[in-house]
Amino acid sequence: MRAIADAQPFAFRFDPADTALIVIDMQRDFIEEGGFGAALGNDVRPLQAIVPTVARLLATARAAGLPVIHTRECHRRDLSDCPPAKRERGTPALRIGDRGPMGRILIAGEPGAEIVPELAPAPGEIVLDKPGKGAFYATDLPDHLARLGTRSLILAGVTTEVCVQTTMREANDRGFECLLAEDATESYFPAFRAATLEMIRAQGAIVGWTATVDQIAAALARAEAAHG
Ligand code: TIU
Repeated sequence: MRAIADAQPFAFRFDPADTALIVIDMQRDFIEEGGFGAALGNDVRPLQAIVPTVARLLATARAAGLPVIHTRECHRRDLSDCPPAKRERGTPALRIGDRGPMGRILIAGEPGAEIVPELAPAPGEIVLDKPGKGAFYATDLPDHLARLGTRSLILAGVTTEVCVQTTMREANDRGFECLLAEDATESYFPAFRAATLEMIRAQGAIVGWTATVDQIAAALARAEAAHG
């Protein structure tokens, strides 16, 4: 077992042998101009700013031999997996399935649905397309985690209070120990990111823990040394 002593709200204990990293929705559609996030009226620059930190977390996990899972929020070309309630919500500049500068918004296979190149999945890593906010809904994620024997999850990605938090809550209810990499997640709303970090670790880690990428990397480096 390893421990991140400075994790909040208290030390996070995990075994690297049954821990996986899940990187949520680091897609061009949320992070670049002309995508879904911008169409909803958001400034995407804060999300761009975490890309190097997520890259560092990915490198750390890969070096320690952790399984890495990437998710992409996107829909089939015929929108058969996109509820009308999702597509018709609000007054975005472009709706899901509409054609934008990076192809059709949030559609699998379009340039905008791809993960940003700096965080591209490595060969053999799991890439899951998901139609919902949570990564457990209508995906094979439970089967992958069962096959891997995963008990603990390190989470990162965007946006903190939407897809990341939903996935973390789904995982928590399924019995996983969950740690959110607090500087490798971002929101279009700074107050929502801060509130999410606070609420998940309140009440004795009611949903899970948070720690910085440096803290996670230090714990994984110790694990690597122990294995080596
Ligand atoms: N709008 C927003 O904050 N997020 C999403 O729509 N999806 C994800 O968080 N991936």
